[in-house]
Amino acid sequence: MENRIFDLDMDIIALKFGISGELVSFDKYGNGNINGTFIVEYENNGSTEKYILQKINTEVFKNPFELMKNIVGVTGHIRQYYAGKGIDSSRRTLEFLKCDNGDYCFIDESGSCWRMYKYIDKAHTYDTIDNADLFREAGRAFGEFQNILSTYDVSTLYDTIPDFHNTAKRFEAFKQAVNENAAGRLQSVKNEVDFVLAREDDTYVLTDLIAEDKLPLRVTHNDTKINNILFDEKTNEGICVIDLDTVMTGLSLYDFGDCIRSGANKTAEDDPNTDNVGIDLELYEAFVSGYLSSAGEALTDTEKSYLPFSAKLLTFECGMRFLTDYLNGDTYFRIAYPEHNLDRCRNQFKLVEDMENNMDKMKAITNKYC
Ligand code: ADP
Ligand code: GN1
Ligand code: MG
Repeated sequence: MENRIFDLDMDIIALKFGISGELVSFDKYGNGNINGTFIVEYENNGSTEKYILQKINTEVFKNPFELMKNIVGVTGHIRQYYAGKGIDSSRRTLEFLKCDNGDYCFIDESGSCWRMYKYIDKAHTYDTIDNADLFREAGRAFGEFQNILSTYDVSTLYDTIPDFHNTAKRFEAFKQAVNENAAGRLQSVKNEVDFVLAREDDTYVLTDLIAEDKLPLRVTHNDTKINNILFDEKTNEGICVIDLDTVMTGLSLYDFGDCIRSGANKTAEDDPNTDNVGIDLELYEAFVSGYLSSAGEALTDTEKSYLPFSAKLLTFECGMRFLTDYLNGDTYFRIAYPEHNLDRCRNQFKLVEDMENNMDKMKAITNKYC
């Protein structure tokens, strides 16, 4: 077996992270859009240990050492929380390996940044979900994650991507991409551009509420895509929230909204057939009930009242980001084919429209649980 991933010699990885044993296998893993993820297996005295090896995308995350400090702090806090309750935390939060440099990541000779953590066995992620019980669990688990971190000192967290969910600034970046038309694609996306421009007012709603001190800043995950939660294979419990790179100060609404965006769509976020796209109200209800069962008590009335809007806004924001990236020539999100970002954008905008048409129903469902 050729022991290399990109330019990285896997023997060096083992040394760096203090892993003893023989490398048995490694392979690409998961469907993330940002980092490079690999599953790696070592054998030691007859037993095998699996790890996730990740190449951190340092174009997106400019300071991986600060990012890892956030993650190590947050996972330590979660570990302590479960220990205090007498619950085994080994499958409930990520456990990163320390490098020989004393940090939790290192830069290789070609400038790539790597980290390694324990693989959580007998658990799944889902890119799409059509089972209300599972989605209720996702809501409960993301709500619990937020609750556990409500006692974490916000001031110690670095902003790994400043203004990540500042939709107003995302709108500015979108307009800049339109003006620059770097990839020469503007003509082909006139309808999508008009779709965004018609919704400019939405982009200021949450930023205005923050400026008026009407929404509390919390420690939030900020990337609560449905495939960022591990479900136990046997019990279907949402056991572990993963992909912690964007854990920063944020709004509860970002986490609620983004999981609805990614999980309550009737199809995958990049399904090119927009006839398949729509908000599944049964899934929406399941998530609301799960999320409010664990996070609800801490939420203010204003937060609760903006939950349905946040689902629409986070979907709109994501669609606008896909469109911006398409206009810029696909420099941010990983794509599998040239029109991938455009398909994603059209899919998200169709979902926004469907949420607009169903907003009264979404509000009524939410109110049932508030
Ligand atoms: P990205 O930032 O690229 O989305 P993730 O951290 O979400 O990367 O990891 C990609 C995928 O790898 C996840 O969706 C999940 O399927 C899998 N994965 C990540 N961490 C673990 C883990 N500790 N145990 C098992 N699977 C994992
Ligand atoms: C990215 O890394 P991943 O695939 O979990 C992105 C999210 C988007 C999502 C859309 C750091 O998430 O913000 O909502 O793609 N993460 C980052 O699929 O930009
Ligand atoms: Mg992910």
